[in-house]
Amino acid sequence: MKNSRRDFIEKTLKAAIVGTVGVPLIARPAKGAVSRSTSIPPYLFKQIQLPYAVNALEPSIDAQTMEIHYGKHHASYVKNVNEAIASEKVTFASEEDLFKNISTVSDKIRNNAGGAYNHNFFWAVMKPASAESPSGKALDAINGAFGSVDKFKEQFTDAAMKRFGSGWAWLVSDNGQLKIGSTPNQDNPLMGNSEFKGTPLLGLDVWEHAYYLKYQNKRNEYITNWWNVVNWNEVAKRLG
Ligand code: MN3
Repeated sequence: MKNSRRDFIEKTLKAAIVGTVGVPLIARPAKGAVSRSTSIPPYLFKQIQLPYAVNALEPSIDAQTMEIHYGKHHASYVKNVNEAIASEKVTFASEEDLFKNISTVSDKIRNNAGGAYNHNFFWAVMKPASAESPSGKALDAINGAFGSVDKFKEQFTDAAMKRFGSGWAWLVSDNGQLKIGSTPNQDNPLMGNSEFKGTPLLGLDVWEHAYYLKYQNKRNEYITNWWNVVNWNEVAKRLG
């Protein structure tokens, strides 16, 4: 009895230390408990302004898909995550901190925070059709990691095609090493317990809502045409 009580006290103390020293603080205070987290103003996700008109990515991505995708799907993720953050009293310092500690929050926050972040990222790494190829820093990095742009596209397409059901394909930098992979649902490679991790450089939404109106079941065609609207300058920027 004595031992287990001491164990309990030790564990409690350790938990308290972890809870007060770590910088990325995600805490869900118990009812009535005063938590340090209450001193941090609640973080709010924001939906970025589309950097182009809804029809600007035609013919690769049609205007109606963009309208629904940005105006309904993405807007809902942002609204829902902010509601869940408020009602569950979860606090954190940045989106990166939240994702790092994502295993400690509810599925509602996980799914909607991922959806809010991933779509902000997605809009930013596209631009009106230019069919540009990577150049400069991005070209060097891709050639270095994958041999050629064509081989990179092949591997990326393969990851996007093999993602069963809904999810995302990614190019990430993992401590300076470029890697291709995918995540399910609205997960992303910043999530602490993701099987595929790294800093996102390029991401592709392969949920059916991203392409079904124009491409129906032809995910492959959607991906082929998507390469025409990739914003390689943004990829290069994220390479640092
Ligand atoms: Mn989507």
